[in-house]
Amino acid sequence: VGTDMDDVLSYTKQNYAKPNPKYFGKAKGKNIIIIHLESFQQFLINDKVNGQEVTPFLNSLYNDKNTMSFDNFYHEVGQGKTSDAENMLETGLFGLPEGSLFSKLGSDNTFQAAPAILGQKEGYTSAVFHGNIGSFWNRDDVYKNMGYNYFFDSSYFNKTNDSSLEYGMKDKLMLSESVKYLEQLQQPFYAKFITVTNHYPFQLPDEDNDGFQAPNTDSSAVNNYFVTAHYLDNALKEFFDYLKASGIYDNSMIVLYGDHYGLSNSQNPDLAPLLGIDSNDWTDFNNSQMQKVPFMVHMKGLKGGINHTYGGEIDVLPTILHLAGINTKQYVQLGTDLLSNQHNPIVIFRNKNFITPHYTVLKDSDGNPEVFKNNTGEQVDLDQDPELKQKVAKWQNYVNTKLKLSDTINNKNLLRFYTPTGFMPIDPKTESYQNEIQ
Ligand code: GP9
Ligand code: MN
Repeated sequence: VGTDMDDVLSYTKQNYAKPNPKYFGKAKGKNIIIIHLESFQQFLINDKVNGQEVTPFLNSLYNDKNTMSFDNFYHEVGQGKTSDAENMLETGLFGLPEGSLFSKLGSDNTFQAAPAILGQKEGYTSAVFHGNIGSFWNRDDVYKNMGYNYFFDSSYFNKTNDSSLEYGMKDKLMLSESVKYLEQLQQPFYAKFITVTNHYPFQLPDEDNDGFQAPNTDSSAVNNYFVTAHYLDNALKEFFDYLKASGIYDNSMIVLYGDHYGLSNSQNPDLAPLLGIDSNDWTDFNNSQMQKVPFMVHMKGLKGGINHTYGGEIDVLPTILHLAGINTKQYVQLGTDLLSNQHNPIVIFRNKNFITPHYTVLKDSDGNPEVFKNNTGEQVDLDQDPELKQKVAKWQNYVNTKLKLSDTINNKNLLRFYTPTGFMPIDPKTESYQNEIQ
């Protein structure tokens, strides 16, 4: 172990948050189903347009007594968008400051990722389902190196002329076509479903819309976003119906998350009136609030509720592993279990902005911190509050250190020099899929 790795290990040891005994192992031996909600933002939950719920199924799931739902959970992606979200969720490390880690480093780096850990520790079979070509974001290589046993990309699904849109197969078709493969997977399985239909420019053919009425703002992206989000919601309802009918539901923990924003800061002023805010009053603080995405953990028998803990995508891996009854102490993961009493609630954005449970800290164009109160959105004058100014500097230092450490681990491919006890390293040169089942 070289000096760099020693630094990493002393950091992760100190950063470690021990599992909450109330939740540790609650999902032990259950299938784990991860549903990636493309471009899905938290504001859609419980939202209505023209008096109609946009996502009635997700709303019911959000409020279900068996769902742990987070309402202060943020995406933390950079330019790697979907791939950065996947990277954080599966490896517990951040994406890169520029570009996509999947594309830049995913073919050669050593990973200690969710599918390998679950496979080795608890005998999970792992699979990804995604209705786009396998080479998009270099997934073909990356998933192998993460230890996935199977990758079902668009070539595994029956396609017709109108079954795909710009980013791949329509979600309803992808999810229903996946069933025949899912049913053959050895249980317990860790299966990830990546939806695509709710992706910019959010164009859905009329025949796929069940009559949902789009809002009527000046931005067609804003208007269409609600229609594709509604479609995704419908697709999920059908998929849950299937999971229940097949009995898989009873033995599964289902995790849903939004990967990143769908509407960008430039589109938000057009969205503002739909959220009851005058476009002229829209601020950078409002933009930062729009980075909230859903994170829900649903399982029969789980004691759920709306959890107000602050966290983000980097925190998902230790949360899931602890629920699955796997200790994470030895792993190099930079987030902390959202359910742990020792969870660190500072949400780190890839551009070094951050959010604490009380403050949102953004940089102005000169790089100086602009601090907002989370409960009112009001800006704080740091010169009037030297104590807070000092705290902000301390938090910023913590944020910078963590991101830098993540970049060092990734850019220097440090995990090849460290193997947790009992973990079998994955050699990116020799790994292959087992897609022999048809
Ligand atoms: C592509 C899909 C979209 O396969 O996952 O990626 P994004 O553009 O959101 O990063
Ligand atoms: Mn995406």
